[in-house]
Amino acid sequence: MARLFLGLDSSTQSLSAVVIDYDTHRVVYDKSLNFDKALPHYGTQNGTLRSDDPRVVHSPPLMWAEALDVLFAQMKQDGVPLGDILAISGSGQQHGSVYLNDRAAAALAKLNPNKTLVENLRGIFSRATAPIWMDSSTSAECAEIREKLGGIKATAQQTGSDTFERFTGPQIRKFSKTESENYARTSSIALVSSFMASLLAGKIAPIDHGDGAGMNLMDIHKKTWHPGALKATAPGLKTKLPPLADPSKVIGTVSPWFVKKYGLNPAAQALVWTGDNPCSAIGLGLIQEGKVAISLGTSYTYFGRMKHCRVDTRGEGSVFGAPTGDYLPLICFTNGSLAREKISDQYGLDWEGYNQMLLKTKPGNNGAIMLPWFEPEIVPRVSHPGIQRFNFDKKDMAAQDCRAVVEAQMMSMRLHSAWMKIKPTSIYATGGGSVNLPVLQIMADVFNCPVRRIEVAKSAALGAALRAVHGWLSHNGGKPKWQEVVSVFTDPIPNSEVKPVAKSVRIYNKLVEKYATIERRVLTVEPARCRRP
Ligand code: XUL
Repeated sequence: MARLFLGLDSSTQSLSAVVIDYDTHRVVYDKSLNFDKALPHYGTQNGTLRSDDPRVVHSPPLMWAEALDVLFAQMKQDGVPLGDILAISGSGQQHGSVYLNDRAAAALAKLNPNKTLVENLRGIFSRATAPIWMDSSTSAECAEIREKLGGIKATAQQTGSDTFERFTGPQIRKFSKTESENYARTSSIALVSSFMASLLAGKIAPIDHGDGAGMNLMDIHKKTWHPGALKATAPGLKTKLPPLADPSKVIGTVSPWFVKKYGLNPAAQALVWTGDNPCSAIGLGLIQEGKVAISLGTSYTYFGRMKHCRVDTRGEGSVFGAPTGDYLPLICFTNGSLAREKISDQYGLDWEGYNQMLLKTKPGNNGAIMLPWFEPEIVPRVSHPGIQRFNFDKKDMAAQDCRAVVEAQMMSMRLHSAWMKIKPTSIYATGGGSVNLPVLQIMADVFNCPVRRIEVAKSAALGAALRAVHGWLSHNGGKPKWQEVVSVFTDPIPNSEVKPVAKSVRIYNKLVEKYATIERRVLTVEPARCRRP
C-alpha cells in the first residue's frame, strides 16, 4: 500500500487537490475545481458575490462545502486510491469568516452519507455568506479596535498587525454591530481554513496559529487569544471562538461520511488547516531566513520566514505564525492578477499576448509609471481606487500599460517589504502568474536577486500535503525534520533560475526612487479616510 497524503487548497476562485506519494517522492495527482465554472448556481464572479457597495465582498460557504464533495467525487472517478491516504491537511484563503449556529456541531458529527454535504449542512449557518479577504468595508471598525488597543504600533506589537479591513476581528465587529441578532445566534466562528477542516473531521476544528494571526485577535507572542483584543472587538466573543492549535495538530480521524461515501481509510487522520500563505511557505520550502516567496495569485503576496518576531510599526505589513513554529512576515496586494486581467481585458490579450507586450518594451518603460490601483489597495492603503499614469507616451498605450502594471507591482513590493529586514538571497515564485518568464525577469531585475520556480504551481496545496506528512509522522511517534519533509518536492525546476541583468538592475534602482516619490505624493492628496487617523 502506498503512503499517500492529500493537501487541499480552498482559495478565492477554486478548490485544488494535490496528492503526494511520500515514498516515491512524487506528486501523483493535481487537480482544481473552478467555482464559477463547476458550481454556477451560486452566481459567483471569480468565486465572490458582489453587492452595490464595491467594498463588500462575500462568498457562500455552502459553495466551498459543495466543492469539497464534487472534488472528492472527481478524485474517485479519476482512480485516486483514496483508501491509501494516511492524512489530509489543507490551506484556506486567509481572513474570511464563517458563522455557525448551535446546530452546527451536531450536524457535523452526524453527517448522513445518503445525503450530499450541502443537504447535510443547510441550516447550520447564522449568516448565509462569509466576508472574505477582499472585503474592505470595515474601516470604522478598524479604527475603533485600533484605538482601544493603543494605536497602530501597539496593535501591531500585540496582534502582529495593525487592524486591516479584511482581518477577521474588524469583520466580526461589523457583523455584531449591524446584525446583532444574528451575531447573538452565532455559537461558533470559523475561518475558511477551520471551516473546511471541520467538514473533514466531522467536528468544529481549532484555528491554527498561522491563520489565527490574521484576525487581530491572537497575541502574536503567546499564541493565545488576546483578552484585550477580544473585548475591543465584540461582546461574548471568547465563547464563540474555537481553541487555537499548533499547525501540525491532528484533529482526529476523518469523518465517517468520507469513509462511507468515498472509501477513505477510517484511520486516515484529519489535520488542522492553515492559511494559504503559511501553507505556500512550506510548499516552496521556505524554511530558512533569506529565501522569500512571491505569490502571483488573485492577490499578490510577498512573504518569508522570520525566526524572531519583528512587526511593521507603520502598519502596512502583517506577521502570521509559520507552520515551522516561528513567524511569517507578509505584505498583500489586492491588485495582483486582478490588475493584470483588467489591462488584458481592455486590450483583448491572453497571457501569451501580454508576455509579447512585455518583451517588446524595455526595462524601465522609458520612464512611464502607473499606480495600478484598480481595486481598493491594501499596500499601500488606498480606499478610493483609480489608476494613474505618469510620463506615458501617447503611442502604443497597450504595451506601455502591460509593462507599467508589472513594474509597479514589483517596485511596490520592494519598497513596502523593507520593514521585514530580510535581504532576499533567492526568490521563489508561485501562483498562476509564475509561469510567465517575462514577469519573472522584471521580478529578478527589480530585486536584483535570482528567481526560481518549483514544479508544482499550486504551492499552497502542496504545502498542505507536506504538512499532512509532518503532522502524521509526528503524531505517530516520529521526530520529522522540516528540511527532510520538504526536500525533493520543493527543489526548483532544473535550469529554471531567472538571473538579474545588471543593466536593468541599475535602471530599476533609479526608477524605484521615482515610483516612491510619486506614490507618496498621490497618497498625501488621497481623501482622508485612506490615511491613518
Ligand atoms: C493575505 C491575504 C490574501 C489571501 C488570499 O493576508 O489576504 O493573500 O490569503 O487568499
